[in-house]
Amino acid sequence: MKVCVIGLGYIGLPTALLLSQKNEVVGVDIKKDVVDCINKKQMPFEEPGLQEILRASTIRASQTPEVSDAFIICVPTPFDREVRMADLRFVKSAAEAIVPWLRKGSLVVLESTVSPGASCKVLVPILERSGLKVKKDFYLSHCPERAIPGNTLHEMINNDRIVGGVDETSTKLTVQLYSGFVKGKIYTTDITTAEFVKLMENTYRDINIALANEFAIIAEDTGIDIWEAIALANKHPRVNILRPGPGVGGHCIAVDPWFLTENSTKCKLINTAREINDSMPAYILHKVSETVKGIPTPRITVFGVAYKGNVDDSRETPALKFIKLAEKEGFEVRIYDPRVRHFEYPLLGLDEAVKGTDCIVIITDHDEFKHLDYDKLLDAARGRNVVDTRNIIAKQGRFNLVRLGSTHHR
Ligand code: SAJ
Repeated sequence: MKVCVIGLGYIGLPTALLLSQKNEVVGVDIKKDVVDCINKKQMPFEEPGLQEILRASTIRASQTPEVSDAFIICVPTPFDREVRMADLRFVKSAAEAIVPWLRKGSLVVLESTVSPGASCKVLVPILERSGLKVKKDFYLSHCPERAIPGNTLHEMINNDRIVGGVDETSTKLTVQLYSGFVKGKIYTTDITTAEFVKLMENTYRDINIALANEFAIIAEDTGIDIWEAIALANKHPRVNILRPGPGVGGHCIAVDPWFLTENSTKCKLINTAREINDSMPAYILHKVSETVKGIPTPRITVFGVAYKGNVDDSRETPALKFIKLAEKEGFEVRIYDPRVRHFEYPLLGLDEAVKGTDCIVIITDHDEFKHLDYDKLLDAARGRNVVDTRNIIAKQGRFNLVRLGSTHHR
């Protein structure tokens, strides 16, 4: 089977690589540097295990699609902040790029996250410009991606999947295609339910993180340690409280809840959870301000701008909001992240970032931050303070450790 995967990012590239083990695969991306990188067998981003598969893969990358039996669309669906709606411009342009190459019997699968109903409303009219009719001449389904960055390969192979086709043939063809590499179960439904399920999954996680964050704030007011309290509550067989933190980042959880609510005026809980998570950078800044109180122009060092630990991705990172707010407050901000390569602000080496600082603020839970000798590191600093928003370090010596969700200074 010949498969064309449109969009070679964090989801498209691993999907294309896994499919290339049993199919002829053409990977398509509008970015020339990404295409060149892949044709030279180099990964354009870091993700465990993928470089080895790419090296052995027969994949070809190109900036243009080709006639294929199946097309898989894995492009980003950014968030339009002004209208709080999904911005489907990349999904539309991917569909437009497919039109000249669509043939009778072709299958189109959308993996990108979209608002309920969008696959039929947006994709079908574009694809039918080919002169072919959906269900009669070509097939269409939604198979939302479910893999978590940092563990993409394992999850892409082992997680259960949802496939929703516009008709039975579309669903059947999609299941056949994905069965080639998915070891988890593949559940089938209609196309709009599949879209809805994906959004519910990420909204569920967002709300649960918001709950953990609210618990952390209440714990501070109550004078108890949230981390101990959560560990104890999670001993209950039906309780699994998530981890509080500096806010929710990434291209999915921080935006997908809005895709679900965009056509409704009746939502309360989902909106409130978003507000709580979005307010966490300001809450952390308040804690940092308290820690460096009295210093005229405090210097702080942000540890980590990736949106979460052990990834090199800084999209929608809560670190950006924190840094902007801190600068507005008159803080001098320095930044260190051992994994992120491109960011809106300059990234410094560890020693340079810490030298003369009043406070280290751990925003991201990278493994590298867990094993540093903070006591020694702070010898080059001006103040001996660490604000840990993720509860990843233990006190090792003569410094003031302030943790989110706890007023217990150690
Ligand atoms: N976070 C917390 N506390 C937690 C867990 C996460 O503050 O207890 C923060 C993280 O630091 C990060 C954000 O939430 O800033 C999101 O991280 P994440 O690891 O929860 O999720 P993502 O965005 O990397 O991936 C999610 C996953 N969805 C679910 O777990 C329901 C993944 O399976 C999806 O494929 C992905 O979104 C997506 O692309 O939709």
